[in-house]
Amino acid sequence: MPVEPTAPVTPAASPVELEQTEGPAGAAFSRRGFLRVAGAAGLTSVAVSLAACQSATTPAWSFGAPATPGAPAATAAAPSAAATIAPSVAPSASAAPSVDPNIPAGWTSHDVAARVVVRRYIGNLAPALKGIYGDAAFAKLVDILGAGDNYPELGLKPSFVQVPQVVLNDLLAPLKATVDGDVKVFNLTIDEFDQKIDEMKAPVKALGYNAQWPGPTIRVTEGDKVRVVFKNNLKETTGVHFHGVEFADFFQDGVPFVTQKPITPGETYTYEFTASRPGSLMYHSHHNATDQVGRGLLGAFIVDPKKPAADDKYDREYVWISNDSLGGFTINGHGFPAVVPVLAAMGETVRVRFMNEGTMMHPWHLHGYKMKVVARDGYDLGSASFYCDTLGVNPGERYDVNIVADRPGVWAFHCHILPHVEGADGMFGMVSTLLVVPEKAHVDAIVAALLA
Ligand SMILES: [Cu+2]
Repeated sequence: MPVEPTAPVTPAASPVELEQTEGPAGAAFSRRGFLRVAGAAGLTSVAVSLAACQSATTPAWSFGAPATPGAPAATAAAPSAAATIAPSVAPSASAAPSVDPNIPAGWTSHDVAARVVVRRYIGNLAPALKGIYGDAAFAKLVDILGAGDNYPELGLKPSFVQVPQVVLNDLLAPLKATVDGDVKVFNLTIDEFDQKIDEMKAPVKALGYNAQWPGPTIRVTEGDKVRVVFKNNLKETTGVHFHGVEFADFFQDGVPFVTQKPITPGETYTYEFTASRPGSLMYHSHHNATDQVGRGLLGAFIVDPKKPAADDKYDREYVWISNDSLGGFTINGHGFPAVVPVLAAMGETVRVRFMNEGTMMHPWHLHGYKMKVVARDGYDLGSASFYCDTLGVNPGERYDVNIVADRPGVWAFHCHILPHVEGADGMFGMVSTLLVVPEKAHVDAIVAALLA
């Protein structure tokens, strides 16, 4: 069964602060108040609006050894290191020392840029990982990230909390229904708004339900009577299709000039139907859709089963909606490094609901783990469920997978069409990670640290 969505989590009232410790390689680790451990159990679902999220100020602590006196400052804060760092010497078999002191020997500007992106992704979460994976693993992390640079991103929140996100963890914050008799009523607006794909990119002119991309998740239970009321605040017409619903009344299907007239600017339009079958469904524009869905008119419509199947049990849940038009290759309206990781504690089962609202297929590959595919287009696969580590999801398709967290680590989780994920400046677009930690309290602590 799904976890019960909860109100946004706030940090524990009595934070437990990390004490000053001596880290690997002599690195001093401290940041009072950095890691607040959420003492209460039950932090299984976190929804957060990060509109108020502020970039952290320069930290008063050090992740690594101080930068070498006289050495040039790290250039990691630049939007594109590759664009600001002079080209290094051409790679050669002799691995001649770089002429640019910002580029380590044997590296090129690509390597520096690629590291910057990962540094932005991890941000000030890096020190919080110290107590989680053990000293040896942490020492490797320190080395891989080049913590000795004391680089600027260590003082910043991770990229995925520097831009407004509907989701931090688990399910998108579901939209609250009002009740009219035996009908669940949802009211939404259709809006133009500015979407930041990444904190270092200029915002794009997006469209969104309730000015969000993805729109708020609409969640009901099989058999519910549902009424969804849309107020069109756009300067253009639209229509809303609930994708995967088996309508009794085809006039609710949301296709302008087939089942309805388009919804004009300023107009309010109502769809009403019974959620006759369970599953991971979607809602999106079905009018000028190449453009409108491409700009963000999309969201998840989840119908929970009345009687869950055996595979329909999980501890955490993530909606994963891909798109590939406005803003490039995105997961839930953002591109790496501004993509929220999938968090899991050892022993937990994580449900990921892949939904493809884009125009091309994306094969999602999870490193080091298998995914059990339990439903396609919301239909339970039952005995036909199968395992894979790469799952192609076509436009319009949804797949539900279960991942059982049985080994800690930071595991890459990305589209395997390589031009969708990596370029001259390192990783971008359709990249995320599965972050498996030993204890549930670690997940809670990470979440609390991010929210602090
Ligand atoms: Cu792709």
